[in-house]
Parts: sequence; structure tokens; C-alpha cells
Amino acid sequence: MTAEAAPVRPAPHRPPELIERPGLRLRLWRGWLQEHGHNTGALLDELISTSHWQQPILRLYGRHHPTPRLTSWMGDPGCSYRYSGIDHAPVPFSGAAERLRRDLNRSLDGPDFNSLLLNLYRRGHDRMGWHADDEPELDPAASIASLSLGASRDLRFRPRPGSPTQPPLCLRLEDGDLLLMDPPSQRCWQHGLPSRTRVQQQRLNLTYRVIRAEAIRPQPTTAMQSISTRAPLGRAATSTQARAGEIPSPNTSA
Ligand SMILES: O=C(O)CCC(=O)C(=O)O
Repeated sequence: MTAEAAPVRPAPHRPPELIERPGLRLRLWRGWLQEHGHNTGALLDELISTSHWQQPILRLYGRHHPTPRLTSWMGDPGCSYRYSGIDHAPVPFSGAAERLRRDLNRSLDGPDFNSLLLNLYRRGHDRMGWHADDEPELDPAASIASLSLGASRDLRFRPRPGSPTQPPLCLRLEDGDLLLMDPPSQRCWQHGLPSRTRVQQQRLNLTYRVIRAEAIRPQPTTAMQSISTRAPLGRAATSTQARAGEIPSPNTSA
């Protein structure tokens, strides 16, 4: 008689660490991926090798600056997303990204995510400037789910200009953590991932998102998309918009 593999069940729902400030609501589950049966090292390798990486070029003051990280945008058909001044048409979810989406959709109390931004920080120099994920195509009523893999890095939060002054806060995100950013966090606060030059290991971050139904549009594959999806690290687009702090200002030598 052969032994049958025990069915994999989602781990029991464990209450998150709750971080709340006026206008900010974060829910953090430490080690969520491990708890849900994932080998984070294998997952990191699979996600890196099966994603179509891009490094958009930001053009400012007549100079070209590669975005200080690699990115990939996946989604259901028609879930395009414009960020950092560039339109990103979705590549279909990879196998690992789809499995994670199913795990999240099953174990959270909504929403059903239809898109995913992957950010690969190759080492501590890579970073993300201050911004809020409040682009018009994103559903403002839906939480954003952020999964971290690899090196530990700091994610910082500060009130948006015009919001009441409050002290900033900093979360150290570690391998396997799940962070939910609930509304109205994006409307009232910004977040950013500063460089940490001593960090030598890579970190991968996945943010699952919801594109509003009204913003989903059929989009034929263009020549530029097919180039960028075939070429790893393809620099397929140029933008003049940068996230604060991502590129040196003309008055600094940084
Ligand atoms: O890497 C992170 O943890 C932050 C990612 C992020 O801010 C974003 O995708 O908008």
C-alpha cells in the first residue's frame, strides 16, 4: 500500500501585529510564507528566474538614470498600470506568483487580487523613493498585500504632504513577512525603501494589488511589450517622472 501525501492546508488564521496611526493601518504577519508551507529560498529563486525583469530609464535634466531596482508587472488580461510615468502592460502571472495569489485570496478576508508588482533589490544600493500607491487605476478601497523574500530591509512611512504632522515610522521587513496596507493608508501616508549599502544579499518584494474594474481594458501586445517580456533586464521605456529620492538632484553630487 502506498502512503498518500497529506493535503496541504492553509495555516490557521493567526492575528496580525496591528500598526495604526491616524490615516494609517498596517497588518503584519511575521513569517507568513513559512507558516503557509513555503520554502522561501526556493520561492525566491523560482520567482526571479520566471519573471520578466525591466529596468526603466528615468530621464531628468537631460540625463538618463536607470531605476534603482528591477521591476516586473504581472496581471490578469487588461490590468495595465502606469507608475513612475510609464505604462506597464501585464505579463501573465507566473506559476509561483499565481500560487501565492491563491494563498492570499484564500486566507485573507479579501480582496481578490488581479495584479502584482515585483521589485527586485539586487543588493543594498537598490531602493525605492517616497511614494504612495494611489494611481487612478488602483482600487482605493482595496488593501495592498506585500510579501518579502530574501534580505531584511527597512520600509519607512511618513505622512503625505498636507496630512497632519506625525512622527515617521520604520518597519524592518524580513524573509517571509506579509504586510497588508489597508485604506486609507495610501491617501494619507507615503512609504519608501531607503538604500542600506552594507546589505549584500538580494531582496524580492511582491505587492499584490487590485486594478478597478472600470480601468481594465483590452490591450493588444505591442512590439515594445514583446521585446521587454523576452529580454531579461530589458530597458523598454523611458520616463521623466521619478519617485522622490530615486535619482540625484542636479544640485547634488550623489
Ligand atoms: O519593497 C518594498 O517593500 C516596497 C515596495 C513598494 O513600495 C511598492 O511596490 O510600491
